[in-house]
Amino acid sequence: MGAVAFGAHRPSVLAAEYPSTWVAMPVVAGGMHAAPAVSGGTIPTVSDGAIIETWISDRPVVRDAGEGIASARNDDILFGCLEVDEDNDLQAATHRAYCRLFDRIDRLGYPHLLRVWNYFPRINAEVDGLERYRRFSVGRHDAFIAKGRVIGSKDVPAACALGSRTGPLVIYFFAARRAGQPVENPRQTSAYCYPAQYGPRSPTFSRALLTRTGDRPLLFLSGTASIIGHETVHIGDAALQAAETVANIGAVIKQAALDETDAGISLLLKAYLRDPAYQPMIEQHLARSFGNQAKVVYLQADICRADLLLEIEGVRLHTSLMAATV
Ligand code: 3EB
Repeated sequence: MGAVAFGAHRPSVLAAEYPSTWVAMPVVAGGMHAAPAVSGGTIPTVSDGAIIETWISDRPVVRDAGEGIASARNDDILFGCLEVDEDNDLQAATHRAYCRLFDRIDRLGYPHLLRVWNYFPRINAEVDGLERYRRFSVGRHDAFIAKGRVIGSKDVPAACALGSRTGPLVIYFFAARRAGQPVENPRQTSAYCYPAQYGPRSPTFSRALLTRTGDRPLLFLSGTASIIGHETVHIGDAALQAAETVANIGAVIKQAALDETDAGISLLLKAYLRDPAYQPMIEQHLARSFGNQAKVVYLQADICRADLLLEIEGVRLHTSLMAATV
């Protein structure tokens, strides 16, 4: 369905035949483990020092590139990606990008946004008195409203928003013919209810979103960090932030009420670190909580709050949904 490269340089292997994009984000570790899914799942493979996250469908796909959005869809689900020039106004560019995205998925009949990944440079930089992440949040929020989405419980996808090194605003996403089930975290305020101290418009995402592929559950986990209620906790302490983040991931998974006794579960995760030196420490925390279920790619990135040192997102799926590794 599509491929997304993460690395300091754009790898040469990305083909034009399928939706693909590149995020300028250095790889710290991980990647050879691999594994994707049929209609949802990922195979991280390594090429030119980049990680390639690959999404595979077990059914035929139709590809096209309307309105600047490359997409591939099967009967149930649509993968799409777009690269957007900021044109000196991130907020307006984000608004336009999301309006275009909604127009596209509405027209093709996949109106339910399940999961969105957002990347852009200088995420913590302030422009005219407002942090760029918050400008992004305003543009996104207003586009949800403009395109008739109901913010709060209903039309909120799982998401993440991270700072890349350079390049355009890169967005990739899954949308579906049928709605998924948003999941919140009882330890955290829902992001769409954050108070105004985090920006003039709340971020539009759920903590996780549950969908099905074949007859198996597929849980998209949003970017998860060291936040309790709406406040960052353990400011300045990466080890405690890692422990709290892992506890939050555990809480969201528990909230999704999936079969925890199932032996064939994998967690395909991306961990974003402000400092590569955190990698062994985070690996320990993930191993302690999830054992060998967790397959993790570590990337160096800026996090959307200046006081967050790390963030983790990914997908929880049955191992049978992962294609064989090459
Ligand atoms: C948080 O919990 C940390 O703006 O799309 C996590 C996941 C975060 C998604 C987004 C932001 C986003 O608020 C930041």
